[in-house]
Amino acid sequence: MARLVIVSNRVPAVRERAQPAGGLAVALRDAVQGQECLWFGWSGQQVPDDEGEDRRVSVDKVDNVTYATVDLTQSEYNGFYEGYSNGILWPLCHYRAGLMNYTRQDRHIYHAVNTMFARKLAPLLKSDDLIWVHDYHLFPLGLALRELGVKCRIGFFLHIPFPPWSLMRALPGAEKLMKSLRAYDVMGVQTEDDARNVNEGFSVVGVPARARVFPIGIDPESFQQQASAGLNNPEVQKLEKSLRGLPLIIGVDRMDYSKGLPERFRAYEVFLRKYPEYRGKVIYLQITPVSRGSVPEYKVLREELDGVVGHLNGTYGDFDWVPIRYLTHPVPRELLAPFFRLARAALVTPLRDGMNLVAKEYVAAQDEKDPGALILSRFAGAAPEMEDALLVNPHDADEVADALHKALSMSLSERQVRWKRLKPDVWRVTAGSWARSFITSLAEVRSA
Ligand code: GDG
Repeated sequence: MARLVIVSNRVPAVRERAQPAGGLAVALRDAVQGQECLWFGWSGQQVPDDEGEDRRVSVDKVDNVTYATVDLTQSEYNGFYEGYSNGILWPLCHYRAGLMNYTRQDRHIYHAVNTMFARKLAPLLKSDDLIWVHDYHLFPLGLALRELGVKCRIGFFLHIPFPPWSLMRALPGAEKLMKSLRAYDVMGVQTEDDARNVNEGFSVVGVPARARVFPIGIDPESFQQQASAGLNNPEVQKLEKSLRGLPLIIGVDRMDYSKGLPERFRAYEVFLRKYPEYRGKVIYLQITPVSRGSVPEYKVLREELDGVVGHLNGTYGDFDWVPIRYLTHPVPRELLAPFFRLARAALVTPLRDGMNLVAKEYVAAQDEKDPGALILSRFAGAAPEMEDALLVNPHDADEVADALHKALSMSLSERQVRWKRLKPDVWRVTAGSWARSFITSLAEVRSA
């Protein structure tokens, strides 16, 4: 059996390796059981610029997985990670060209880091390896490997959306970037829309390749178990007690402008104005761990959210009730699942999202006896698979407010019917099946 080589910007930290906590690490453990695997990427460490020259790959093996990581220099971190990946590609791929902070220097550093990754990785490769590259940080890695003579099969999966060419072409060098994707034997994306957009780009630059759809999932079985088991956790009981029998609305999102949080809070204000009977009669818990805190747009967002939440709590709150319980620090995973279980409704309203795993986690955490209602943005990659959610346009505050009202006043039988229709897809397309189907497609391609 061919060895699998995973390349991603971040490699699970040492403490996460023996017991992966979620996401890619769990999906891959599932998919490559008993198979040899090499996982290559950034160590998460930054070193001074003058230490870049003689940096080494550090290697560490846990069971069947070998982890190989390199440090980034401070300038590489700034230019490659914060600058080009998160300050340019992220907004553009989320249809927000106006938020791009493009500089030529960041573009050079982005390409230089991809080349450096290729040079460090190439000597570790065997001729029949299957290489699976992840996400927008590493678009040009496949070509950089080909230029070093690597002949293995190489696949790429994009976790975030891909915009139409009319938008993508706002990126200086977009044609070149698009052409570089020809190096991949399999180009995977989350949704049909993304595939259509990638294919449009391919046809503009004359690349005959086609993108394929591999929607990502979660591990629903273990999430559901965590949700039930967690109900006995004293922290969870503390939350439950604090609800005083009132319905709970939950939101869980990394603090990112793609998640539509200011829009969501404004919709919640419309809800409190339009349906004043809910003032003091509903608890809204919003968990929003700070992310990418040193990228300028994220600082601006944090201040905006602080302002909107302060406005809501000051205006609509009372001495014994706050409209929003707002946390900007992460909550441990073993609490998150039972929190979802306790919630009567979830607000998942990104302006754009590759998939959005929270929507699937919320469904997985519910119990047939009393399931909650999911309010989901039409612009989440999960929406086409989840038509029995209350689908909304996150820009339309009235529509979101009405959906919230509908969720909170929905009969038990309607909640059960909707949940029963949502459940099969969440159980069918799991993290493990996603990884296996990508790897199988890559293995079926004839070597380049
Ligand atoms: C990217 C794409 C795509 C969040 N807060 C806490 C916490 N989380 C967990 C959630 C969920 C994960 O983080 C977030 O996943 P999402 O899919 O919602 O969003 P991104 O982070 O933007 O992920 C996305 C994904 O990649 C996979 O391809 O679906 O579209 O943008 O699992 O539960 N977990 C804990 N505490 C928190 O406070 N423990």
